[in-house]
Amino acid sequence: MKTDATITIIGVPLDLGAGRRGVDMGPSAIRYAGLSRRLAELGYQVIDYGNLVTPMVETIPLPPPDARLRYLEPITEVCERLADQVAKVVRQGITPLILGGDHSLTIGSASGSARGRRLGLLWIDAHADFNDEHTTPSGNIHGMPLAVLTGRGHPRLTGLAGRVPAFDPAHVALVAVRDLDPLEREALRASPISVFTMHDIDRRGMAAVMEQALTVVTTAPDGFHLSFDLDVVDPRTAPGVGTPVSGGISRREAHLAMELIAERGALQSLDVVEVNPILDERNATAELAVELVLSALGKRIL
Ligand code: B3U
Ligand code: MN
Ligand code: MN
Repeated sequence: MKTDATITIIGVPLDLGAGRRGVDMGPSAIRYAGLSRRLAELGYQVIDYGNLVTPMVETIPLPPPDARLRYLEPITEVCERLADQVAKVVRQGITPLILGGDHSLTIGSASGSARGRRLGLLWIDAHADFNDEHTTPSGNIHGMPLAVLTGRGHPRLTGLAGRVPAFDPAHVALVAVRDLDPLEREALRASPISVFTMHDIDRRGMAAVMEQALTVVTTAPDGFHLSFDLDVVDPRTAPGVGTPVSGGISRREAHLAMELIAERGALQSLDVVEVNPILDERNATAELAVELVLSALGKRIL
């Protein structure tokens, strides 16, 4: 992407898809870490649309304890509005940058970006987010967006791009996964999605893995959407996330992945999700999120 292009920031203070509170404050923390100013310094025109209105958990009825799709109605409603907003921005030739918020919001952001075009999808996450209402151990929708976007899930969610699936699984790559649920694992093994686990990164290195993942997502004709879950980074570096899992990628590996994304020049839209300021240490995770966005959008050391 040319660094004089326009970027639109959309915050989604949503935590209904997660198992605990806090990621609703992620967009504020990322903005506080200097996102707009740093993007402007890089040369971009920045338009901050502010936050989408999202319901607060305290103001809506608690789902039953055995719910398989917790808060389906309000999450669907937020994702519909987000998809419309993202699609509108894309039609104006502007790159949307969506700040989360729990990962269920990507059902809206990626679907909106994929309306009327065929995109690849690059999913960088400790988790696969490949559960559905039958395989989920938690009922939390943030464990489901990759399944939904590749056509498996509740029909209210799978259709937001205007077609099902929103993304052809042959154009989808999952990078740095390290925490799968038993039935989710089976579904992933049966799927044509290209999966690169932490094992692959340990063995072959981030650069080789990313080159291959980028080749997968750029086989789609119109570029790709990046969904970056901060919990992919090791919790010693990124403690402020919704669901910390030890054994994650390093700060340098994360930057390298983002720099390789920028080099391909095919990124169409991106979201950074699951920043939880309550668990963070002096906003370090939000600051890392800003640094990584800059790398994905073309910032180079030299
Ligand atoms: N796979 C588990 C946990 C989880 C998924 N995504 C996050 N946590 N952030 C689930 O609940 O589906
Ligand atoms: Mn996730
Ligand atoms: Mn995750």
